[in-house]
Amino acid sequence: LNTWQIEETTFDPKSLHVGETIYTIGNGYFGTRGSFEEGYPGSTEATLLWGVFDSVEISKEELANVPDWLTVRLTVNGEHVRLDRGTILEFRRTLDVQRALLQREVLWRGENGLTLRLRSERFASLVNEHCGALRYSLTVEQDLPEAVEIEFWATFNQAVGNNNLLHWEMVDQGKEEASFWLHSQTRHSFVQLVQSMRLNTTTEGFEQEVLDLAGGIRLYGRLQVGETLTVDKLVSMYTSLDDGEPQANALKDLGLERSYYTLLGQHEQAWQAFWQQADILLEGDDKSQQAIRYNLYQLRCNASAHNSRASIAAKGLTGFGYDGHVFYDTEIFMFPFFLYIQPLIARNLLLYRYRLLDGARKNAQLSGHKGAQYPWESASDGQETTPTIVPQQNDGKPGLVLNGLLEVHISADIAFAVWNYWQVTGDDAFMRDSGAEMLLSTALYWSSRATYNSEQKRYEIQDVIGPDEWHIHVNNSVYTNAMARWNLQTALSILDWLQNDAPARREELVARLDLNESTLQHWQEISSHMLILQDQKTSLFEQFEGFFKLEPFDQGPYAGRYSSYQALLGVDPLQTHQIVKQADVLLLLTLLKEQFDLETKSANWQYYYPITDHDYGSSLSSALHAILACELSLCDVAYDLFSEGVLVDLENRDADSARGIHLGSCGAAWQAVVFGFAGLRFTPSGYTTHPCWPKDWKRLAFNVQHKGQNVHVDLRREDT
Ligand code: IFM
Repeated sequence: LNTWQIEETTFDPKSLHVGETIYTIGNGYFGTRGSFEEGYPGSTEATLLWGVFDSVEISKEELANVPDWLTVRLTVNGEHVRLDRGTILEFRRTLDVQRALLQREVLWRGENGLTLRLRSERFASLVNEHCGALRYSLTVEQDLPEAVEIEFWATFNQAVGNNNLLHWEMVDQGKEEASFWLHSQTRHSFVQLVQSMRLNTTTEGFEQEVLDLAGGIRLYGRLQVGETLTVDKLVSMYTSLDDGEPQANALKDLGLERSYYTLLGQHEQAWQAFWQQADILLEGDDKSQQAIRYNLYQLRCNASAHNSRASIAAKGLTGFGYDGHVFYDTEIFMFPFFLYIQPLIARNLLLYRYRLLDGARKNAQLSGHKGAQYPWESASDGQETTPTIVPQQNDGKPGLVLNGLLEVHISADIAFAVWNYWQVTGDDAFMRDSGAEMLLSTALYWSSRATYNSEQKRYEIQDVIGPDEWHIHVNNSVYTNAMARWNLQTALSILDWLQNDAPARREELVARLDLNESTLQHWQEISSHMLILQDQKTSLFEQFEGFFKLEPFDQGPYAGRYSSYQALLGVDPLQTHQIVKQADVLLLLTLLKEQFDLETKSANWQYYYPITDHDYGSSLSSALHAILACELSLCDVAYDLFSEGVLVDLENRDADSARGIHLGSCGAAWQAVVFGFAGLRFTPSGYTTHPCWPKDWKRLAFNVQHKGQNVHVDLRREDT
């Protein structure tokens, strides 16, 4: 098994959309699904750009699929070459994640008997993020008396949408020397996009024509049997959200004397540098080795190294699932990878949230609260974009979605990422200029969201949805209350730090956010008396008020199912049962790990692990559970959970990979290896590891960045 490559050697049209997701390429500025250059009926070709949204009904905004830059139309002796026509004699598709290069080779026989070998390769340049490059070649593999006639037309396909919705309208198109350009704009948000292209070929006897009216570049000529025509399509894309003028930028990029080879060489070097830092060496289990590399590849493809205009959507730039919206998947599941591997990207992800503080303040105001309430689903302006109504999974009837109103723990999750960023990087300037304001504003929100129960003399948080989204309108979710308390305590401690290190900034923030002494005392009060439901005898946390009184749920009759319990039974029956969608109490024990002893962790594991839907609940959950399993020395259980997460897309285990990559799961898989199997922890005097070895693993080696230093961890199993 080549652990750097994902490969398939047959093409099954039934897996068309899953394949498109798996073979996505990207560089953080854009992501392009693995559709075929020649087109295929029913395909969902998509290129999504970082932070380029357009308005839609119900979910308000979505990443707007731009005209497809891959498109190639080809005829040979007048016959249209496309994989749904003729016969595929051989097929091989390879994604080399080390070089971030997608290659496909097909031996194809047309209906008139002509046999062609078609090769293509493409990449999204990691050096010039606006550039996509495609090399397409064809060889006539047949004994024919004469040369064949080739027509090759390369264009931007404008007939692409998000499912059925077209977001772009053409503004203009034209040619500039050997380049063709297309200017489009989104129909509602009026983002301007210019895409330009150039074709290069070294094959003799072919002529080129730039078609400024019909659109694209035409290449035509005759090819001798056994000869190969190779065409490079170089593309550049700029929008009005970038600095400078899009058209000038897009044409300038192609005007530079760049060849496919030069671009590819630079691109490979940039990926090599990434892998030097990010690779995980996992000896003894090639399947996991390959899968973890694929997961890290996807994380890098979906994060911009240079821009905090946006953040990573649940499906990144790989598909239409969740409309390109950003969830807590980013801060809790993906963020640690960037924090320890590429802290500048981690910083950008937080700056996105910082820029949208005003949106979060408006959300808080709308719900009658103070401070900043981050949206459950976030897009371009920080306001809530969660759809309020969607078809229900079990019967397709419209169902209310309350997560935007009630899944408020996200504000503390973002605060948690801010704090961790500071702890791991020591970036005081960030904390002073941006982080502190986020911590204080979210704390202010919690202080107005918590209510005082004067009979019980405690603070409570009513009517929320915790990470286990199958229970709605719950009171005193342990996860939410404990994270809110943590947020308040941390905000108080950051004020102390500001007092010493940046008194002027403290003064300014205290005045602007109106944090007088009584407010701060109130925060202290809430932290000291926040209700955290726990049975002192058993150490068990009660997920929310009344959870222990719900009916037990018998999973036995559902063995062999292919979907989640909610999809099978509907929303209501689960409300009254003890069945958990995804890590909730156990997520809390994983995040605030220092606050809980091993006995508490073990007791809660034994209670919650068996009543969680590990198969079809949430893809976020499996690999993350593995961290706690490792801490409890349940290495084989941890391995199964890790495998579930790290293979969720490669094996389409949730049967929904067509909608895009589960990037939260990719991030959780990295965490499972580093914090789980290696057991890495930083202490004031250095770091410790506490390995938990799955059956076949023999060595685990990786790098992390800590306070500007590279730390290389290399663990070998003693008994090998
Ligand atoms: O954030 C998750 C949530 O926890 C479960 N449903 C899908 C969301 C996006 O991945």
